Amino acid sequence: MSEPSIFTRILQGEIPSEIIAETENAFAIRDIAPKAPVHLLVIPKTPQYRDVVELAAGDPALLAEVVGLANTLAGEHTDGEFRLVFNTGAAAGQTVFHVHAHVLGGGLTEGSLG
Ligand code: DGP
Repeated sequence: MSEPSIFTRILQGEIPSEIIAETENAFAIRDIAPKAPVHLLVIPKTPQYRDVVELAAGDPALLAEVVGLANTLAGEHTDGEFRLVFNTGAAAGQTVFHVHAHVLGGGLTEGSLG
């Protein structure tokens, strides 16, 4: 077995981070290094999908749940318009291989790409 991801450790309470929202199969936290005034991460609870391509192929309903939670949070934390970013692959900036959506909003700049 590989080591649990940082997000699994947060979900299990091993690493402190406020869980700002939760659904049956997904949860959300604030990004530790925000790239926009609002920068949230929406994360499936299961660690089994490395990236959004695997998630879309393996469990499209769970991807829809992640997008729905992102939209709900964007409605609460931004003016309702937001960027939804799934970095896919190390060369694209992905550092945690437990799929997660970046929700960016509240005054975006060109650098706000997660
Ligand atoms: P990515 O680079 O797309 O894999 O995004 C991973 C994000 O996770 C990155 O923007 C920083 C965030 N992150 C990493 N470690 C922690 C942590 O311990 N707490 C929180 N809140 N966010 C973290």
